[in-house]
Amino acid sequence: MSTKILSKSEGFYDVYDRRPGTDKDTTHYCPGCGHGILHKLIAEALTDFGVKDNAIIISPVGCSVFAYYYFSAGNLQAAHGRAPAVATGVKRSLPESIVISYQGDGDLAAIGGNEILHAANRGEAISVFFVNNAIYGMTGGQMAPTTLIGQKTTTTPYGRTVANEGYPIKMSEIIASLTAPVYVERVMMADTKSISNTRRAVRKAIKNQVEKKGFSFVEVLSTCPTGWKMTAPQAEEWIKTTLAQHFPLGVLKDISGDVEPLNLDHHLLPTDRIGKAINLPEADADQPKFVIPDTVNEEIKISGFGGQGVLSLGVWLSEFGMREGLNVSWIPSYGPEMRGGTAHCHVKLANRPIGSPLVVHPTILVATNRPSLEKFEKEVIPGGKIFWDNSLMDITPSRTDIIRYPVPATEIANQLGNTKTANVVMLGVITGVSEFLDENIVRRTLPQIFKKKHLLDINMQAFNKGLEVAASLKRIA
Ligand SMILES: Cc1ncc(C[n+]2csc(CCOP(=O)(O)OP(=O)(O)O)c2C)c(N)n1
Ligand code: SF4
Repeated sequence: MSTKILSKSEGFYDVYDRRPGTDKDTTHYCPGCGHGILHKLIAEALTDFGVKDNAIIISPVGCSVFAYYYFSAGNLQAAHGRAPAVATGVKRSLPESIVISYQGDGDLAAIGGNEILHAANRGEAISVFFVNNAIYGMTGGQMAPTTLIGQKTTTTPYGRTVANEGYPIKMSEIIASLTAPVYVERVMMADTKSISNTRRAVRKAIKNQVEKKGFSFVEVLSTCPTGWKMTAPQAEEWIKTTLAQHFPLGVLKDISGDVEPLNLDHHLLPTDRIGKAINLPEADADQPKFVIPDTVNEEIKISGFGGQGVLSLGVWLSEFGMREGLNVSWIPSYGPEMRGGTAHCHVKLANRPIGSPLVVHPTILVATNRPSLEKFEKEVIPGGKIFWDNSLMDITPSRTDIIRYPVPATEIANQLGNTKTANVVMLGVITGVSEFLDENIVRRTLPQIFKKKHLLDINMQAFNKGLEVAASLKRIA
């Protein structure tokens, strides 16, 4: 008699840290939930194809948001519905990786409906697993785009009606109607046989990617006993008797056997071509090399009214940092007004890799209006720097554990004849007092920012004025 020892797939971590202290192998899923089964099928396929260490799984917002606690692979968590966009970026920058977009029906068919259509239409070479449980599980059982007519949910307590909520969306049929996808199939997980069939589909979608075949999409009808208010056996039965009747199972499209492997390197531009594409100046051998300290780790917040050029100043700083060979990030935050609302941006410049682009505790705060100084002063790290436009406000930072630089940027800009150059005056001051900005790189880049001669002239003057101010600046200790 032979003995078969069943063990967890190597595609899973040995211990699930999601629930430390509890039984090591329990997931956060409800008993009878389909997510766990699908995880197992994916983990096994990645292991069996020898690609688990090369795989990057994008987990969605929804009950499977914590997939990264389970898969022993590369894991990323994407904002609601955005997994296909994140998967696109990952696959294009790492074409040899196996990229999986794992999404629920709320995630994929509601908030992310647009993302998935365009990723499919572009034929991104990724594998998408679409868990259709006809409900929003995580948030307590609200209607999803795939909720059936008559199905009761917390937001359709009398049952979904066509008149009120329209028809359940058949995502697989829509995706299969597009030209680019190579493989689209709908399967279910309702009993051993159907799970075994799902296993086959999962493997095919992953194998297609290993063989560089293109976009594969597997819709999995899956149980949500909690949201459906059923026992696990009832939920399995309901998939067979009801859900699968509305969402017919089967292969909707399969051209994977007919297509040649894709050349996935075509998105990767050699670095010198990137430089040309974004207009970087050629390296100038005669220029003295600026020595950047190896400990650059600046986290900068620049804040003011819309129209004062605070977002532009942030873009420029990241541009200069990039040209110095630093890692950089920039993200804006602004209100709906085109002019006059508040705006700020987060800039990071560092020798080390940058994780989140958010600046929570700035090393440098640039405040060009009073509300910005009042709001962000407290966030600056002890020993950090605050530059503020003291021609526009009559307050000074109250903290004494930071370095304070009053800069009459707007007054100087007005004297030069153009208020809008105030942000370049500020740039000059920051360049003058900081060790991470190369004055020469700024000078050589300004002509690419201000392409018209009269604008370049006045902004060059503003920059020089800023440097003069920096040299003479009495910082308030
Ligand atoms: C931008 C954003 N909007 C809304 C939410 C709230 N939210 C969390 S999960 C979810 C729906 C998840 O449903 P589904 O994708 O079907 O996954 P399931 O939980 O059923 O696996 C929503 C609307 C959110 N987290 N983020
Ligand atoms: S709510 Fe539904 S989808 Fe979420 S874990 Fe529970 S059974 Fe699974």
